[in-house]
Amino acid sequence: MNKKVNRLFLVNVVLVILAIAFADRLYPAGVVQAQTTQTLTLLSGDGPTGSRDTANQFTVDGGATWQDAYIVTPIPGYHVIPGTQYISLSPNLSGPLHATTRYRTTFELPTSFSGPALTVEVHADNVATLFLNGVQIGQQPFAEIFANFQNPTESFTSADPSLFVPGTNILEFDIHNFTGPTAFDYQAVVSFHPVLEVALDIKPDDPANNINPRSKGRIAVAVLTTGSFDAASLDTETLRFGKTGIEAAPAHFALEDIDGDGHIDLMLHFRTQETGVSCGDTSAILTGATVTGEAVTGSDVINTVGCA
Ligand SMILES: [Ca+2]
Ligand SMILES: [Ca+2]
Ligand SMILES: [Ca+2]
Repeated sequence: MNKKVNRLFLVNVVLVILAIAFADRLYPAGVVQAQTTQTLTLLSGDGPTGSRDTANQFTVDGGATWQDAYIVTPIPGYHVIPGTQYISLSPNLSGPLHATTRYRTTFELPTSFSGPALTVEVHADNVATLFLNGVQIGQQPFAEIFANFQNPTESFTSADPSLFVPGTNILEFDIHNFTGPTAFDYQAVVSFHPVLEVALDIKPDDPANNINPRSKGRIAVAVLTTGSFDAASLDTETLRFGKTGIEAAPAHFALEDIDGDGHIDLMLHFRTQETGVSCGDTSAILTGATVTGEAVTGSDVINTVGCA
């Protein structure tokens, strides 16, 4: 008995040692911490049954006008995603037969973000086709089948960054009805990494920001400390600057008050030839992260000279 306990104890000790060894491998020192992820949840039927759903609209005139959807009681046998409700273009679930009705909802993304993803779970009577900003991202089997409105839900995911835009994004559902009633419910989760916008001043001593792309010199770039951002929080090893923001690493940096407002800013110098700036470019970009791993970006206008 005692021997068994001792053996178990030894096995546990070995497991703990292995776990520590692998944890070290998984999280080597010096790696930038994970970025912040923000999520938005969108759903159908946020309100009492019988009321209108102000977050979801439908159109019966090809998008000329939109009306809030009706939150309806599902017909027995139809499954509803927990936390959502069925919505329809009419209070009694009636709708055109062998026809499609378009519904939409919207969500807002910040000016700068990375890694956007959208996952939508849906039940529909009879077939849901999903569009993100006008691009189809999924469709249930196009048939009058129970599976389309019973568990498990169909789940559709899109993580193509080119489909997401800053500001208002539109998620649309084309709900095709074959016969009988029509309605649907969904839950969508949008996730993204917000990117903090920092105030950049390229060539703080030059309001015109004249840059000679053939220069063998350096470009001074100041990241200004503001009421909401401390430039000293930047991890200078992550900073890159140039035509698209991924080109040059700083050749030199220093903390000093550049704009004379009493707050210490970050002054960076980049070798012009490493920035990728070419004649005719009108802006340049800085990207990087803070020491806590928050992604940042900033840009300023430039005027190229010496190009004739
Ligand atoms: Ca139907
Ligand atoms: Ca300037
Ligand atoms: Ca300052």
